Amino acid sequence: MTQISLSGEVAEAVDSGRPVVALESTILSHGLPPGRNLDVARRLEETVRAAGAVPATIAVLDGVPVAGLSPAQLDRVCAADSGLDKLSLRDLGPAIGLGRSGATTVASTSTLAHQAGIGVFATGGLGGVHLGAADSWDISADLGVLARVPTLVVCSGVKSVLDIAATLEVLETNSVPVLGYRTDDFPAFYLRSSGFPVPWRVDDAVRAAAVVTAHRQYAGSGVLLANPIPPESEMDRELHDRLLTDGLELLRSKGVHGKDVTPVLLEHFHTASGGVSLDANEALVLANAKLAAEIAVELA
Ligand code: PSU
Ligand code: MN
Repeated sequence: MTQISLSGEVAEAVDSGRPVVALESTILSHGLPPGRNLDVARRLEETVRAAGAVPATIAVLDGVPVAGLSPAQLDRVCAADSGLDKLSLRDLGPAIGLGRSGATTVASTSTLAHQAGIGVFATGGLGGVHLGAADSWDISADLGVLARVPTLVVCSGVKSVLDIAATLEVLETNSVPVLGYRTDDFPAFYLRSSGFPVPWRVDDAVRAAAVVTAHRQYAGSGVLLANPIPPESEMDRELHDRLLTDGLELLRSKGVHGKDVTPVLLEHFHTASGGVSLDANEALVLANAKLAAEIAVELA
């Protein structure tokens, strides 16, 4: 059986109970442009280290799931010609069985992190229920995995391209606690508030860790900690709404669906905003990595 391969540093940290934070690779390969992605990948790892934890970026390379990519492996994931597939959990078996390479999403990263003994994971945005899901049935596997895998996922909510109310309902149905970090509003990725309240709020890493520890005694599901984008990096709402309307039209006119929706939409935001959304994306994911590391330190 193919076991997840841990870097020496990650293996040592997991074995000795030191804090580790998992990071996903789809935000690098499919969410950020080449060049910028490598820079963000490195800064994410530095941020986790600066907060006292060990970063474990996860991907599947030549049929082997890896936690704790080496610098050369990180280069490969971020290369313009990497040709990496986007691997959700349904894709892990095929990619590993067929010896392929790919970047992991929230669903596959949390699952692999759990297998590796890592309980905390930081990312940008969670997948969710798409608008029109009643017809398209497009609901991200991220939600199904949060329902079953006890990883703490620190993110900045979900993008407003999703049906946020329905996403929160699905999380509730699946017994996934949603915590707002220093907020009572569920964040909407580029925006600090989606207009939908969160059921619970925590104001520091100590209390977040206490919630995670308590939750794990009663349920096998994950915990979602929603950390709003830093105020100074929040996108202008009008610009955001305009990009979103155009982006949805683009998806319709190009007939984009399934796993291509998020990458195409992100790319549209990045080009049409002249990079404003890239700065926002980077700021929020770095803030999430820092917070995740602080909680990992508390849990350890
Ligand atoms: N949201 C973002 N950026 C991303 C993703 C989501 O703002 O890169 C990626 C994550 O890897 C997430 C995945 O797990 O998209 C969800 O894809 P889907 O909706 O196809 O399940
Ligand atoms: Mn989907």
